[in-house]
Amino acid sequence: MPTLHHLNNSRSQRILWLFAEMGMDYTVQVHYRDPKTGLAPNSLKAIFDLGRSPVVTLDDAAQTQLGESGAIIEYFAQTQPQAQLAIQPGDANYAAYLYWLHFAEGTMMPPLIAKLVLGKAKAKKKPFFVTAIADKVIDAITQAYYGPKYIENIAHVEKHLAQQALLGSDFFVGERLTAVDFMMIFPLEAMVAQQRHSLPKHIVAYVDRMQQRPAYIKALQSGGDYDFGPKDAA
Ligand SMILES: N[C@@H](CCC(=O)N[C@@H](CS)C(=O)NCC(=O)O)C(=O)O
Repeated sequence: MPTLHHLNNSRSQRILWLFAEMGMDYTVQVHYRDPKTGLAPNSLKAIFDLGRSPVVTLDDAAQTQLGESGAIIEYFAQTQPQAQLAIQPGDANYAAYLYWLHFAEGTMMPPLIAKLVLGKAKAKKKPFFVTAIADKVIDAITQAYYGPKYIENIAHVEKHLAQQALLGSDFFVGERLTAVDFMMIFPLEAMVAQQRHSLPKHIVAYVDRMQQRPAYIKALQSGGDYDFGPKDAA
């Protein structure tokens, strides 16, 4: 059976939810972030060069260590067709499926991470003669690029989810749960956890809906504390 190397408060929550929805038998090894740096511990580097999570040790002959949440989700969606989480070529939603599957890490995550890292850099204690200049540089980077991109992404996702709502769908693509939902939940729930009241309604409703699924709640219980989960669950 596969082993998930799970890092607390991370994208590997996607895989816990995926496995719970699939009713997959798996083992989980939990690794905890360094409380000071927030980085993954060395125990994860011993598993996988980059020391990042998620990584899944597959139960294939080579015991492949598969990284990248998108690759892991696609792997299981394709190799476990009975779970019906993939959309295949020929389906009217195939192009949209591929687009949103790649959008999650390719376009949605970078401004979110930049916002987090630049926010930390700004909050870090610096010598007084550096603070004003450093903060101005950080603000300039945010205003020139990541800030506007972050806002555009929110509007883009909200418009799409509003269209899905008009079609009567609860899900990101088509009319059923797909691999895309596991990819998109992470950036969206991270945003909802931080700024629920300033986000548009379809994004908030989507996150609430996914977080109420029994498999999502089961996944929370197997992974331990998760800052971006629903506040009253787990
Ligand atoms: N694109 C990768 C990103 C993996 C990644 O950066 N994971 C973060 C957690 S969300 C991590 O392991 N951070 C700890 C570190 O870099 O030390 C994926 O989707 O799996």
